[in-house]
Amino acid sequence: MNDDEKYLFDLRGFLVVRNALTHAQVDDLSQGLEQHRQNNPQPILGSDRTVLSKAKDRAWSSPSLLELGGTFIDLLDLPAIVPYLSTLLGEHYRLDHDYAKIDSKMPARERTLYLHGGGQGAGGPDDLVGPSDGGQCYYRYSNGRFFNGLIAVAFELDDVHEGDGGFACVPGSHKSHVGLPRHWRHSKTQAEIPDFVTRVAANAGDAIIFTEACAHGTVPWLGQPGRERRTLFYKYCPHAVAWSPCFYNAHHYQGLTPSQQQLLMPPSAYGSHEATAHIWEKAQEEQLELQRLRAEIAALKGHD
Ligand SMILES: O=C(O)CCC(=O)C(=O)O
Repeated sequence: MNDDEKYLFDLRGFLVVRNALTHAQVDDLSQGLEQHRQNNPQPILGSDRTVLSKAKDRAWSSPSLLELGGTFIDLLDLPAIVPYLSTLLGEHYRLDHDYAKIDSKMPARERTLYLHGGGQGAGGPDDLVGPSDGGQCYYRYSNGRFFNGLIAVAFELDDVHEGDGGFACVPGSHKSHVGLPRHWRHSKTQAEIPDFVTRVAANAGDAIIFTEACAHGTVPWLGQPGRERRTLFYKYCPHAVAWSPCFYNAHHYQGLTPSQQQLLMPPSAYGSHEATAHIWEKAQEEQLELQRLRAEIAALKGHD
């Protein structure tokens, strides 16, 4: 991350990294995503890791794009992106959640821009993604270092032209000391969107990196009929911070390198450290044991 980029990130709260993905990577991700959509009429394309496919599923099995393997795994620590993450998050950051977002033409009544985050303490008590009194999505710059509670990397798989919709934010709002006024949080029509909101155009393969402390949202899609905006979100926290209630289990995914496994460690003051890895594994074994015992008890009751 060069000095120009540091300046712009501190000033605005986001950056666009052009051509973060090669054409081959975009094609591969696109194909994987479409195959997944075809095979699953109502696919859960990853999540904020606040949903489970089935109520009884284990928390760590919450859907993730990582299940699609290959390039979806490579995105975890893409060489073009890693220097930004380590500058913005420090050492031992972790993947907190991931998901795909598909924007296509929506009925007029659903075309609302929901701005969320913004201000020190990001969002405040009425924020869309949950009340915040202390700023779980904080932003700070001090002693020559960035501090961020949650950094999003949005990989665009389609060109998003100006006026199409897509990522928008209030540049600089990550440093604002006053919360975003309530009447500017929701814009039901394009005409209602305040003029201080910046809409960010991007090309397929670009990555938009933003701090969740910056007030942001999705401008409803107005692209040409038949066109979509497909975006893959990978969101990272400092090692001791968690946003999602469902942690990852590195053993659940195929072919991870040791450093990718470390990125999937649950939050801990120790970071992705071998001293804590075995405790996490033990916790999962205990969960399995608990499930087995419960099933046994349920089966015994069934025989009564
Ligand atoms: O559509 C976008 O790029 C913004 C998504 C968003 O609001 C979020 O990641 O919290």
